Amino acid sequence: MNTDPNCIFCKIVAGQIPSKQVYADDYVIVFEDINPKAAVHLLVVPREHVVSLADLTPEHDVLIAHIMRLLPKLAQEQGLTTGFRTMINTGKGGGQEVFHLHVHLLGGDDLRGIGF
Ligand code: D5M
Repeated sequence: MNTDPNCIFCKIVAGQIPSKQVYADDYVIVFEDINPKAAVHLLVVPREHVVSLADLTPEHDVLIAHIMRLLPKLAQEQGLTTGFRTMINTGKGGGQEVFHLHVHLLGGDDLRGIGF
């Protein structure tokens, strides 16, 4: 599995940096965003180091399907009964700050009309 020793999310995956983890399986770990933009703000992070959405290959198809199916389950577990928001920032121009692919899962507030 590809990892980057200089990547902060790889360090969190490896347990070298603490996080408020809420879920983990063979594909991903999920932890609270350090700078939450909503009452619930989780990051779904592949264990494998993939830089961004633009770096996915067919080898990642199972991983991506897994993440998409996991997101509504996490939302349900977090009590986000009225809905939730998912967000992926890609590249500097897309607002990506951590260059290890991750999906933001936000909710718990009424996000209608709120852009990030
Ligand atoms: O979002 C990167 C997100 O990662 C941003 O919302 C802050 C969060 N972040 C950065 N470092 C940490 C640690 N150590 N724990 C938890 N959350 C963290 P982006 O989509 O790249 O702009």
